[in-house]
Amino acid sequence: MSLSISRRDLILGAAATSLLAGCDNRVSAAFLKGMEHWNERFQAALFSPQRLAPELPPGSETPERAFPNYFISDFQPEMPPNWTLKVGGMVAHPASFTLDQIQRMPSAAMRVRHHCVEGWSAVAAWKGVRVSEIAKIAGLDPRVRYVEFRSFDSGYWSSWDLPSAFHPQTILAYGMDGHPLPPGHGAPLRLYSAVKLGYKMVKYLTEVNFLPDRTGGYWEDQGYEWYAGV
Ligand SMILES: Nc1nc2c(c(=O)[nH]1)N[C@H]1C(S)=C(S)[C@@H](COP(=O)(O)O)O[C@H]1N2
Ligand SMILES: [Mo]
Repeated sequence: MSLSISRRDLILGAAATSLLAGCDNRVSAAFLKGMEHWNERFQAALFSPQRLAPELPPGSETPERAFPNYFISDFQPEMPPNWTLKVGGMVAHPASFTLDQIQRMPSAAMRVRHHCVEGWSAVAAWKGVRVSEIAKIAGLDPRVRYVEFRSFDSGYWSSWDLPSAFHPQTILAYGMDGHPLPPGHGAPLRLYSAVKLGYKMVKYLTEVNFLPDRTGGYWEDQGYEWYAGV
């Protein structure tokens, strides 16, 4: 059995665990929380920044009408006028970048499968700038351990461990399947990664904050697993 399959089984178990944690049996909720922490340490130990997720061949993209569009807002979030990406937290050079400036940074591309905790998956080719590149430009304080991503979709947000955020297949994507990121998939800029479940990949980005302490997220604060590695 390959490492990635056994790891995915763990994740499905963790997802079920998180949902069960919603019931009000305190003993079992505490037990399940403990299991999640064990599971997270186990997943983090398996994680290797060098291990790349399999990239898929050209032509394997899911037709875009079959790739679901998820947003928590009642209506498709619309890019605010004069949109910029604010980069802050414990950095030497806090800054706001226009899309044009982001597109002039060194780019990375990948064609990988997306995994939603609800059970569907789909393939697309993504293009953008690595989170590690943004960090290099910002200049991180050595105390930084986590990265928080915020959006203009009714406050949807998430936070990541630094090794996952710095994985070479973790990018801020502005391109999908050879064209600009469509509004349904998070335009103008979204987090995309081959190493996390769908809900960690914040769309409609507005802010990236490099932080010393771990924060939560929209689904994470409702009991979904925080680490959520694939
Ligand atoms: N801003 C924002 N980002 C989000 C979500 C959301 O509701 N709002 N949903 C997440 C979930 S659960 C998934 S599976 C993916 C879906 O990405 P897609 O809409 O491009 O399929 O986006 C993630 N990022
Ligand atoms: Mo999802």
